Amino acid sequence: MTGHHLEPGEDAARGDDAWWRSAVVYQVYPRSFADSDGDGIGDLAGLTGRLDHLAKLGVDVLWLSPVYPSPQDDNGYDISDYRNIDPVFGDLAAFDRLLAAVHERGMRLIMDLVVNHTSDEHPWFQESRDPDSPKRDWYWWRPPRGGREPNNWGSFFSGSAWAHDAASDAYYLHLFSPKQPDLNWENPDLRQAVYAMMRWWLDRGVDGFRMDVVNFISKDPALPDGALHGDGPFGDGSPYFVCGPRIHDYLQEMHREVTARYPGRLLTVGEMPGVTVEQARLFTDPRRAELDMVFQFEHVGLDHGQGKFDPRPLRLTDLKTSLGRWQTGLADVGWNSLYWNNHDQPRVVSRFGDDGPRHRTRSATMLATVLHLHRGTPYVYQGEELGMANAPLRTIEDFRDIESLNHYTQALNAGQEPEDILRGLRAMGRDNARTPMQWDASAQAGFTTGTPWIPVNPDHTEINAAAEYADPASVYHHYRRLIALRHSEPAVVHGDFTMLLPDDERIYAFTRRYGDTTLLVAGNFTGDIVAVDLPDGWEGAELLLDNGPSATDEPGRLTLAPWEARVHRRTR
Ligand code: ISL
Repeated sequence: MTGHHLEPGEDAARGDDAWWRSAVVYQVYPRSFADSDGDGIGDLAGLTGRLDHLAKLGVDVLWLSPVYPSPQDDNGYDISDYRNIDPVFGDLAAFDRLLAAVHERGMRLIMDLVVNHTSDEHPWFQESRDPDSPKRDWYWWRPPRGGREPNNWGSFFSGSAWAHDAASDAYYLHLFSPKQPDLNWENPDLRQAVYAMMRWWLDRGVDGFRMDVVNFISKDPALPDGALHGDGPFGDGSPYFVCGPRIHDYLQEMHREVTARYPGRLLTVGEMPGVTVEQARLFTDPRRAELDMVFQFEHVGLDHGQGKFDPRPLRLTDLKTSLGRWQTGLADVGWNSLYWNNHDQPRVVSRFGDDGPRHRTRSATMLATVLHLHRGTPYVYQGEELGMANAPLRTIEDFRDIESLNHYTQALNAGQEPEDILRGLRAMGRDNARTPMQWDASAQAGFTTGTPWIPVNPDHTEINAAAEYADPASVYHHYRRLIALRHSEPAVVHGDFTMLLPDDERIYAFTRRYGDTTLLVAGNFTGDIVAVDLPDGWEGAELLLDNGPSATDEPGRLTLAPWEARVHRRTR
């Protein structure tokens, strides 16, 4: 697959011809994908039965969100056994069948690796509750400070980042829920246990990992108080754990101990909230041998106000500035991942597009076109390829996610009005991404024969895979064409990137150039007809891809219909 002979010690997959540079990844959130046994929760057999959906779309890699045994406090991101499958999803035999079926279709499978924290029900943590246990040092246990928490850090899921354990009158650190205690990567035995577990999955045949908040694993061992912002009681600990002091050492060690043993085969992607372009260059520079790519969060924070639940409209120029800087910053070393959606983000057609009946298909396909024509590896989140929209979440009873439920309680206690809190949760809540996959127009959208763990979006009667397969103009077929274009047109994979019209608030436009080929990409981020000056030499250029009927160009102008996207090609 890498196409050339490997010198000893050389890992071709980390160079320019790495297979994942031309790949498209599809993320499956297994709880919400396909339920085979009627318990209302998606499972591995259900996913295996739907693999042709992915194969026909043309994706190269499936990223599977966590399926390990878990108390499901954070839907599987709280793992109690790293080497098994939660019975709700199946068992190891069902996993092996899934993996074989993925490989049979010429695709690869990467697992979610959640090793910033475990579940508090993991045996490691249970042992560590005993101060004399060798596992005590595998977590961040600290004595009380003045009878209270060891420092002032707040948790991502509201409240303090510390929980008290009466058994030893000590606190443990949890950046997320109290049921997700943070692992102490300072401890070499813990690190070796993680590497052994990773090799165990790779030897079973998996093709890499998506690493959950992996840039949080190195903490400043002094755990200093964080600065107080606003009027909340908690300090911001992020300077002491985001890309902390030993992060590069740990990732290089992980590469030596794990990744390097499977040359040319794997994809590793680090989820990294708060990572900067400069840090991402270090993480993804092949010569440093750390990770293949990172997920950064800048572009999905541009519509945040005081916090993520205080959204404001996106300014298109902010999006261009941000994505453009990442394109430039990782042009000569490193590599970008490209995404609008995942299981933590609201649906992009509702967020940056228009999910009303008139413009939904057009805006979903415009957004897809703009993203997929950037340089980097695109990630499609389940349902995005159908143009699935946000859920109609009305009252707090409609929410399931721990982050939303905790935020609601905390904001109520702080005196906010319920309706104000709900407005933020409806727009930004993670449950928007977690409603069941919409396979067809039947009662539960073909997701389950039982009662789904979270209601199916009522719009599934209109928006569903069966209807979209049958319609060549659907969002689904547009994603299929975009993925095929990446596989056939080297300029999409390798071309350099030049942003056009950086100050325009309506049109997102750029070129990609590779050898003699140049692509011109333009997307209209509004519901109006918009005309802009065409750069020189594009008059009459070949139309490679569009997303529906076009407005007629005036001479020397590019005129885009509402939410229109176009890709032109020129060869010289
Ligand atoms: O959505 C968020 C909360 O506002 C993000 O901060 C999110 O928690 C962050 O991107 C880390 O996400 C990952 O780790 C979490 C888990 O809840 C998310 O689902 C996962 O993607 C803890 O494991």
